[in-house]
Amino acid sequence: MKKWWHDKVAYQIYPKSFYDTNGDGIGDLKGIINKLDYLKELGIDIIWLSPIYCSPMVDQGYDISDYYNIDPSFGTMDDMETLLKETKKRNMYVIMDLVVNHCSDKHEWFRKALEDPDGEYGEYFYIREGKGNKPPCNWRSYFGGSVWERIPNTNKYYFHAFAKEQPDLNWENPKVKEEIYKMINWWLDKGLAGFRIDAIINIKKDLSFQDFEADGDDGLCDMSKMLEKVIGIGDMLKELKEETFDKYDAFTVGEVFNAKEGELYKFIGKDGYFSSIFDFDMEVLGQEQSNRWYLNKDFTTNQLRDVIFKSQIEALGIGFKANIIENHDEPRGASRYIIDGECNDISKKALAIIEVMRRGIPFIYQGQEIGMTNNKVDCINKFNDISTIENYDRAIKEGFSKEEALRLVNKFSRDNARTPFQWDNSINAGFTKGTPWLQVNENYKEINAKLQIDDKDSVLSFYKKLINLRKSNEYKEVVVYGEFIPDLEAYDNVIAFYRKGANKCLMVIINYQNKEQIINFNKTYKILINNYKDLKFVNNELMLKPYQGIIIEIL
Ligand code: ISL
Ligand code: CA
Repeated sequence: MKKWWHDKVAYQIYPKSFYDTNGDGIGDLKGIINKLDYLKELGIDIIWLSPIYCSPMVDQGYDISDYYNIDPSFGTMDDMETLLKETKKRNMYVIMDLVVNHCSDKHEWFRKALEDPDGEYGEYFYIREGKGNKPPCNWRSYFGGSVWERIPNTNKYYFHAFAKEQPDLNWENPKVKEEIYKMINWWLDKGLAGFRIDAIINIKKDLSFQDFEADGDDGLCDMSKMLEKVIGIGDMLKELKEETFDKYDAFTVGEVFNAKEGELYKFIGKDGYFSSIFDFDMEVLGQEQSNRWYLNKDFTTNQLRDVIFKSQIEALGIGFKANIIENHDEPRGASRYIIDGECNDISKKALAIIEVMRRGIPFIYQGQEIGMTNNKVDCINKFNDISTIENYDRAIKEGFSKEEALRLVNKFSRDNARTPFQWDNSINAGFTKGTPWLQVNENYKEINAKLQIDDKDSVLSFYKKLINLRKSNEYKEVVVYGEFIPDLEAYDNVIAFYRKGANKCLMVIINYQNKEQIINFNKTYKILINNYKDLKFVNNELMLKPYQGIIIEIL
C-alpha cells in the first residue's frame, strides 16, 4: 500500500549550527524559518529537527529537561508554531527528534528520584543496589565508563546508557510509558508529521543486569552484548506505535542499529513498528565497537559496494529504509567515503547519486548538499562533543600517542558534521554575526551555498537535479518504487545497479575510483544524469572517467 511519505525527500537540520538570527552564535528556529525557501528550492519535503527541547546541552539537546518547551537558545513555542505554519504553506512537513530512552538529570522526574530513590519517581528510572562496593554490573556506557552512577550517600546506582547526565527512563513502568505517549500525542496534535526516534533499541534492558566478559582495558563490556540477547523490545515498540503514531498516520524513522538478522520486517514491514529505519550499514563499515572510534578499520570500495547492495536487497519486498551518508553523529560523507586527495566536486556528485538513487527515503544532512567536509582541529580542547573528548581520553588510556589519538578523533568526531552551515564567504560563513558556538570550517570561502546556488555545475545543483529526477512525473514511479538490482559486480570499484519499475528501467553506473574504467556494454540507453559533460561510448565499450557517475534509462 502506498503511503504519503514514500516519495518524499527528507533533510536533517542540526538547529544549533544551521542559521543564527540574533547574533548569539547559536542557530535558532527563526533561522530555520528564514531558510525554508532554500530548502524548498532544493526539493526538500520533510525536515527533521535535531532536539530543540529545553536542555542543559550536555549532549547537545539529547538530554531533555522539559519535553513540552523549546530551549530559549533556539527560540520560543511561538517560533515553533510559526515554523509549522510556514512549512505547511510550502507543503513541507516537520518531524522532531524523539529522545525517550533517557531524559536529562535536570528533568524534574530525575530530581525527584534523587531526593527519594525508593519513592514513586525512583521507579521512573533503573535504580539498583551496588554489588558490595561495585556497580551492579560491568556494562560500558556509549560515552565511556560504567552505565551505573552512584547516587550520593547511598549504595544505590542509576543506569545511564549514554552520559551520566542522561539517566535511562524505566520503560517497564506503565506510568512512564503513559507520560511518554501523552507527550508524543501532544506534539502530534500540534501538527508535527512524525518523529525521528533516538536510540530506541536501548529501551529494553535485560533486568538481570548480569556481567559479560570484559572487552577492554577498563574491565567493561559493550552494551551490544546485552542488546543482542534481550528479548521483548517488540512488545514495547508495538504498544508505542499503537498508542501514538498510528492514530495520526505519522511518519517515523527509528534509529535502530541492532535489528536482528531476518527481523527487518518487524521494524519496517507492513505492520512494522516504524515507517522506516535508518540504513547505517555504510556508517558501521569498519567499526569494531560502538563509539570506540580508534578501533575502526579502513575499508575498500568493493566492501562499501557490498554493504550497500546487501542492505538494499534486504529491504526489497519489506519496506523502505531511510538512506543517509552522514548525520550529526558521523563524519562528513565526502570525507569518509572518498579517499583523501580524491575528494572534489566530481567525486562528491558520485556520492550524491548513491544518496538519492538507492531505494528508500533520502535523508540529506545539512551541508551535505554543498559538499561540506570534515573539519581539521589541531588541539583536543577545541572540540565540544562529549563523545569526542571521551574517545580521545580512552584512546590515550589504551596506549595511543597524543598525535595518533588526535588524528583519529579528527577523522571520526561528531563535531565534523556539527560545524556551522556555510552560507556564504562573509565572516563566519554567514552563519552568525556573533561568535559561533563551534569553529567554522576554514574552507568556507571555497565551499558555501551562495557560490553554488547559481552555478549549474555545482554540487548543490547536482543534488537538485537528482531530486528533480526523483520527483519528475516521468521517473517518479521507478525511482521511488523500482526494484534494486545489482550489476557489474565483476568490476572492482564500480558501483552499478538497476532500478526497475513497472514501465521503466534505470541504470546507475559509478566508476568509484580515481582512474578510467572501461566497461563492456551493449544496451541502448538515454542519459538522464551525468557528473561529466559527456560520456564516451564506442564499440560496445563505456569509457568511464575517474569517479564518473551516470544515470541512464535503458530503452
Ligand atoms: O552506535 C550505537 C549503538 O550501536 C550508539 O552509538 C548509539 O545508538 C548512538 O550513538 C545513538 O545516538 C543518538 O543518541 C545519543 C546522541 O548523543 C546522538 O546524537 C543520537 O543521535 C544519545 O541521545
Ligand atoms: Ca541565535
